[in-house]
Amino acid sequence: MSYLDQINTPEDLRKLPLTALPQLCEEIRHFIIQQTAQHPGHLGSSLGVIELTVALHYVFNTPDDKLVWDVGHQAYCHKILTGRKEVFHTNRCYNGISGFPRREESPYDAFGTGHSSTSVSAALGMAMAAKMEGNLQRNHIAVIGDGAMTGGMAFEAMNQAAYRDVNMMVVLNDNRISIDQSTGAMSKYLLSITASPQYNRFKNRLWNIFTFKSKRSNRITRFFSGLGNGLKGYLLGGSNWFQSLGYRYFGPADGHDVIHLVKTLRDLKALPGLKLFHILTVKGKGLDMAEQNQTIYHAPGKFDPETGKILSAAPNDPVPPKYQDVFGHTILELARADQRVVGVTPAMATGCSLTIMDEEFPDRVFDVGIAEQHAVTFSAGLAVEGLIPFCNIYSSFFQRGYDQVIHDVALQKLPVIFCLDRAGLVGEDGATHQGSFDLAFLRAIPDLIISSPLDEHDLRNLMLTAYHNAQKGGLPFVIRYPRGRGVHVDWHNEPCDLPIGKGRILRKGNKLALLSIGPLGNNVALALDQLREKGIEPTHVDMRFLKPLDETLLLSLSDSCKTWITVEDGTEKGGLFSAVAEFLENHQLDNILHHIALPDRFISHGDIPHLYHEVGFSVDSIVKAVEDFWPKEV
Ligand SMILES: Cc1ncc(C[n+]2csc(CCOP(=O)(O)OP(=O)(O)O)c2C)c(N)n1
Repeated sequence: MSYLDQINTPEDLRKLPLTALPQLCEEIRHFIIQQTAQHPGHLGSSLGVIELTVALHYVFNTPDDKLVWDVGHQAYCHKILTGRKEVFHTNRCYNGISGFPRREESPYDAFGTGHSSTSVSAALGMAMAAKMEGNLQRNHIAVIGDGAMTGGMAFEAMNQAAYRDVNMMVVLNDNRISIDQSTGAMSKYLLSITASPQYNRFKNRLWNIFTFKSKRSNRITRFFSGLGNGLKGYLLGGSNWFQSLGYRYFGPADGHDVIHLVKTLRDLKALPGLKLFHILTVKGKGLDMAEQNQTIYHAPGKFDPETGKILSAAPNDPVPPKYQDVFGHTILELARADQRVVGVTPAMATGCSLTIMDEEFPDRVFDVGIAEQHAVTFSAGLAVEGLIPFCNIYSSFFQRGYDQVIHDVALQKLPVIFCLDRAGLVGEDGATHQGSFDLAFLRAIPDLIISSPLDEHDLRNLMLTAYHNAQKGGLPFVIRYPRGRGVHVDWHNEPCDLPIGKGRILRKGNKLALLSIGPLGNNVALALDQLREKGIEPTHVDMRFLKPLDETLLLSLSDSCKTWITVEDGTEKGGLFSAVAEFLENHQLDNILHHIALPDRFISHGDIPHLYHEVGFSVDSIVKAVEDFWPKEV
């Protein structure tokens, strides 16, 4: 029987001898590779922290001790060790376990995550609560990657923590990469403090001699840690940033030596107060192809578990391109024609395909790190100086930049172009990543244009329109579009300017009007094809703009179609449905209004067909809704 077979909970793990842990890690690695090959997920990050996860659960008394994973995409080993091994094959599937820690899923998931850079704040809050209750025994551990450490929230929490006498350890999992190459000063700094092998050997030796062998830890540890950092400051011409903030800094340590990790963590556990433990790991550890192509194997989709080779899902027939690639090629065309066009991304260059422009114009593409707030205001600054920034942010991460959009962009009427990728339901990443709220939260902001393309041709048209609008110093302009493929195999239309705030009638019918925004309109079109055979022929309008709303078009429909249905892949509160309801109220019109939109609850993870069926976005559901609402003869 393998070691893994004997383990369902960390209690079982703690019964194993220390010497069994290296083999257990290999068994877990094999298990994750086998499972993730068939049920795609975040592979590279999870493979990198197996030894750390085993060591943490071996040493600390979880779930009483609190273990918070930053982002949570690396928590597969944690899930396997904490009672979810048997259901791990349902990872990210509809009705299966979540790909991220969730409090409702397990008492071992101390904090729900998905968005980056929250772990230190959450662990600090828990540590502070424990301290206020007089509990100085409980341990609080935040595991955060070097990428997540670039997020503003992490800096804010690190800063506050430094003034608090709390029992918290930050484990900095430094694998030298975010999804794309890490950028910025922090990444350079981490490299510099790990780059001096003589220093590290020297400090480790002192540490071993005077700390591990002696239990008179505190003062001695502090002395030698300080001595070590002083020496490093001397050798490197700077000081240890973490140390300056008030953390006791330990490391860097080999994050794949599980025995050494256990021994070190035991010693660190005995030291109360604020600590930072810096470990070095390899993203994708143990699968050659994943180690060599870390960006692609961050989340590779299905692959061959033996060779690591990614299994291409592409059929032989040509398929429509991804919206992401259409964005990438279109911004490149605009950038070639106008050198004021620049691209901004908070750490998602590959995901949003800004890499396409980056290859030709690396000096005009800015990956600002996992820093959405900064990305928005940085873009505002670029726009003040007459550049034309396309700031591409995933819809759910854009939530981070709300105040910046209001205060730094809209209030100053700066013509920043926001391309919101992954708008609407994203599927397997689940509730933390669904792009459900942008239409609702953006509509409240004055002086903002909000649009969504029906398809990839329209995305190109909207990008050109937004560009011309920015050239003329117009209002800030949002274009939101989904993850994945469009509908036209031949995407490369000659883009044309669109009238801002104008919708278009796609199909003229009678009695009932479907008012859709965005690509969900394609499902409406398919539903109407089916309904035509049943003699049901409503009007279909592609609103294209949520703001300004095309009131002239709506007024023109109010007599011929007495029933309206709004269709949007956003929440039912605050988006198109609300906008049209307000319009009817303001014009004192008595049209009956229904809606197809996301219900007022968080939508969990799963494949898009299942989710679409659940929320009424599938073609069948739209057919049924139209039949139900079709005015009955009296
Ligand atoms: C607010 C936010 N922005 C962007 C992301 C997308 N994202 C997920 S993981 C990741 C990289 C994290 O890098 P790091 O912390 O170094 O962990 P690693 O994947 O290298 O283990 C990014 C950018 C996110 N989850 N949350």
